[in-house]
Amino acid sequence: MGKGISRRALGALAVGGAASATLSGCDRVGPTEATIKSRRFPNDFVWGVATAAFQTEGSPTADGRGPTIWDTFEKQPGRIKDGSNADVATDSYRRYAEDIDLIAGAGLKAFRFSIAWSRVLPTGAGSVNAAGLDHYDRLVDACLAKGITPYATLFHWDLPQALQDKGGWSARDTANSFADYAATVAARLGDRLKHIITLNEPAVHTVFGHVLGEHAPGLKDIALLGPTTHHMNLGQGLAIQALRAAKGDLRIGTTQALQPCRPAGGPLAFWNRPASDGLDALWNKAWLDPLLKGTYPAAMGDFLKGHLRDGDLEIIRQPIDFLGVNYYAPAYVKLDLASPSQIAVGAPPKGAELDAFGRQIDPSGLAEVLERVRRDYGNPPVLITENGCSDPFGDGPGVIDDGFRVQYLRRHLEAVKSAMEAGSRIGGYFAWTLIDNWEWDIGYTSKFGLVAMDRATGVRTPKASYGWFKQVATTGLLPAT
Ligand code: IFM
Repeated sequence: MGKGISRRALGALAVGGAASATLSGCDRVGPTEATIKSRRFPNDFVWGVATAAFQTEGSPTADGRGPTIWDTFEKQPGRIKDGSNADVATDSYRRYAEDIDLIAGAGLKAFRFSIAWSRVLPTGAGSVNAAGLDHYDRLVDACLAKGITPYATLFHWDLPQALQDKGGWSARDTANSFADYAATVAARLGDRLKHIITLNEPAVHTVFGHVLGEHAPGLKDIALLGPTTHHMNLGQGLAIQALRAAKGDLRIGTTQALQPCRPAGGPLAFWNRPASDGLDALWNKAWLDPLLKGTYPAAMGDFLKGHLRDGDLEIIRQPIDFLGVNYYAPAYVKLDLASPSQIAVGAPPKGAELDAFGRQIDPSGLAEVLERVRRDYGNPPVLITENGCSDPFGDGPGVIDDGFRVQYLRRHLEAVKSAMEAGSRIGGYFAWTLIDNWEWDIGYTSKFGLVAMDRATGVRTPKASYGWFKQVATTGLLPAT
């Protein structure tokens, strides 16, 4: 495969998806628990929940919202596992006050939601839709009225369809449109909305949406990897500049899906190392390096040809106030000589615990990415902006007595605490997610909520994990079992 990762190789790559559950591993699982000195979190530690507009809001045409790439994708036959769409989701465009009551009821002081770009600018650029902004104005005010700090993500995968029609993130101009949108949000909400997250998990959007075709916009073209990655990075840099110009006191961060990339078969499986290093380059480093170091990893070189212009890296390397880390599971990657691409998704080690999503439950992976951020990237302030696990797949109601989720959260919070004790500057933790919602290509079959919802009535029922998280957030003390 040479020193980098070949274009052909990437065509067959799939990480983090439910499919990996079916593969068999060939190494043994190691210890995954963290050791901590104290179970007490600092008094100013931020406890919150995270959600995303497309997965929760519903009301896809209300108040002049424009169509997004996910509205298009979900209606294409075969794209969504249960054939569902997000037209209702958790109905949170209309029921947001109930959601905020639930957040306040759990004693949480922070709510990470995303703003739907096409509610603000129905075609992604040009004329602003005041009614769309009014909704987020009300949402921000409702949070503040309950003592909850709003954290708004500007892009959580729901690109306005009109921009996709002009090339989406593979077109350089989308970066400029994103900055204009950011400035519009800051101008209207920035007097009260002080915490802004630019992008959510751009690696997932790039690889799953543009290379593997499993997410919107459903493209399968390895040639899109470079331009999509670069224009999202560039758009983020331009947006941070625009936000700071609009309001000088904003706290601005980005959210990245950091994933340890491990050779399948264990560290001694050196033949799998080029594949895992290649994935690490495009999945983790292609986002962290330009932002925090002003460079791209060498393995991205070929992909970026013709897209990276003089001055771009200076725009991308903007100071941030926090790095948002989303963590779910490590990736296992292998060289596969039987496959034309020579690269394939490996499996977690034998005996590894898997959640219902097929993701390995491995809190040591969270400790590992946090150590890397501390060691290799100058130890920036960090927020854990997502972490959580799914109920068993199915069409039935959510599992109310979700002890498995309590254990998942407890063990991952131990990893967070151990990283803090080792020197990481972690200021908060947002559980994914508040209410069982629409999980992209898996539809309603996967449920990550602390709260269940009856889809027929919209009635919300807190699960055991909701009460447990409330206890942790209100006492700052992590139970030992
Ligand atoms: O639901 C998603 C979210 O939109 C992005 N991060 C992972 C979550 C669970 O898969």
